[in-house]
Amino acid sequence: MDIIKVPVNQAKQGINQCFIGKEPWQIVSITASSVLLVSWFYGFIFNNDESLVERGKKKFFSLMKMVPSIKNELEKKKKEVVEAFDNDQWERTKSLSYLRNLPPKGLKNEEIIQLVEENLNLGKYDWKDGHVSGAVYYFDPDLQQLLTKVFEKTFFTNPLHSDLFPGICKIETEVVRIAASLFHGDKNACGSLTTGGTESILMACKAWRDYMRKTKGITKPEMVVPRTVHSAFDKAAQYFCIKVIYVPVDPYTYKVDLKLMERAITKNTVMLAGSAPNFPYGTMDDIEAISALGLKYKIPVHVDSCLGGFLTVFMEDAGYNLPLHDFRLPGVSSISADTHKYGYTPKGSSVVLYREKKYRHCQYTVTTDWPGGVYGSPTVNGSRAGANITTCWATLLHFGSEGYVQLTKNIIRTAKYIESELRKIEDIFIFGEPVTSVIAFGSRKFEIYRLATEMDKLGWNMNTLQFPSGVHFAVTHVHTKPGVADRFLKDVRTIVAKLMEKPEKPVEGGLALYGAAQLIPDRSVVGEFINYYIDAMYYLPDEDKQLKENGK
Ligand SMILES: *Cc1c(COP(=O)(O)O)cnc(C)c1O
Ligand SMILES: *C1O[C@H](CO)[C@@H](O)[C@H](O)[C@H]1NC(C)=O
Ligand SMILES: *[C@@H]1O[C@H](CO)[C@@H](O)[C@H](O)[C@H]1NC(C)=O
Repeated sequence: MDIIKVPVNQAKQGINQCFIGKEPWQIVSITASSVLLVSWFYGFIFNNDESLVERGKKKFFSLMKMVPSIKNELEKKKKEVVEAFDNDQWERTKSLSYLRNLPPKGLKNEEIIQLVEENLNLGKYDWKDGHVSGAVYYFDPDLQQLLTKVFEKTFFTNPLHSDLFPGICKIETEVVRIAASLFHGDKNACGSLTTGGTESILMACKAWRDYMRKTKGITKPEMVVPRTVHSAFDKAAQYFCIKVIYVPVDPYTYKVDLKLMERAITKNTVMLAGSAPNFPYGTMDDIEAISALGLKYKIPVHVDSCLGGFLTVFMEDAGYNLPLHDFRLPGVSSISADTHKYGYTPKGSSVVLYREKKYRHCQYTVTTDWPGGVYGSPTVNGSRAGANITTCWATLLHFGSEGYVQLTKNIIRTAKYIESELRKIEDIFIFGEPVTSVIAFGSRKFEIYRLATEMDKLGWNMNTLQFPSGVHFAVTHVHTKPGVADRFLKDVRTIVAKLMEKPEKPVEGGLALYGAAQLIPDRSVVGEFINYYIDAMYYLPDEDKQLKENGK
């Protein structure tokens, strides 16, 4: 006992000495502020989603931003960027004036249709002709006509009211079941139709967070995902307070590094994920190995097949081999797949699938004590558009499996052709091994964004990648038409040859900013710029500017 008493007494004396000559109010306020300081410090170190180094860096940069000269410089850059973004949208839309108020009298049908057409004609890319990477997956007037009819008959329906529209619920069930069967789910497999891949991923992340909380008591959830997963996982993490742990990909295969993935698993891990395939490189993680990790550590595994899902499931029948990536792997617990990409349905539909019903329960939201009644809904929305569910279903029925197999054949054949021809061009290289329709390439000789800029001038819209710089092209049905692939390849060859005349030249134009953004260590500045980019989607010109342009 004595051994302990001595230091306690010493501490007591030390503290008393500190407060000698202080008034009681001073003692109280010093005590209070030191408690606050210690608890802030404790929080800063322990109760946070980010590593200490990461936060230290952010703190440093946010302090730097308070230095007047740096602050001014940033403000100036910010203004330039906002103007550039707004101006882009202005240039694209300036030929039509923006409506600012309701028209006093309702418009005639023909007038409305004409307005729709005028708005649709804005935009410089000829997407029906196959000049755009991804984005528009199928275009066929016959299908369009069918869907218009279906839409007309269903646009007022809402599956939330299953008593009024049981047929819409049935149709949704059918879509989900068809998808579950394609991914080899057994009779327990189930899921939901959502309004897009992002929502499908959000739902799966919420389900796994809640499931692991319920069954394992995990209150500080973490997800372990490849660095290349879609940004929707980060969105889910932000919405649902899950910490994301990114696992790097192998620099040669561009598949997730499995050793690092295993090392990133902790007692708080609520899910693992893999992409089949991922968006940036079109490569597919080793889902079989991730599934095995999930089984070993009893952690759910989500497979993101949003992009390629409705290609991969038909590839076997189309004559291509692909590693397993669906419910045939016992560790795979959920899958997301976008019908509105290679399912060729109109925008606004995707499916999320679960191995068992008890998992889907954790996706639902139920409110038992609302004065409006006991309320439950399966996905993000309350009311949902029955028409979109029905057009999605009608599209699946329109093609049938033979139709999908044929489309898949054409797309994969075209993609493989483009890939093999690109590999022959010396001054560029392909990232990893593309498994479906996305081919990503870069260059060690010249800045690859220059190629994107030049291709853009010829009307080819490509996706740009960062860390490292690259571009990708997603082959869709519109590119399988005769001559399109060869035109694309010819343009790439010509441009590469031209760029190699002066390989050291820097990027110019809009992509220069994009490239430079990779070098900004403070990612919050980049984040802020993206906010302005999104703002520009909601761009509304000054009334004066508009008057000058259109005189209306
Ligand atoms: C497109 C995509 C998503 C998200 O889909 P949205 O429908 O755009 O919300 C998710 N994952 C991958 C791999 C994708 O390509
Ligand atoms: C439902 O939610 C999605 C976002 O997940 C949104 O895009 C959609 O417009 C919403 N509304 C309806 C009626 O489905
Ligand atoms: C329904 O589909 C239409 C047509 O694709 C789309 O414009 C709309 O946003 C969709 N609505 C929802 C709620 O997803």
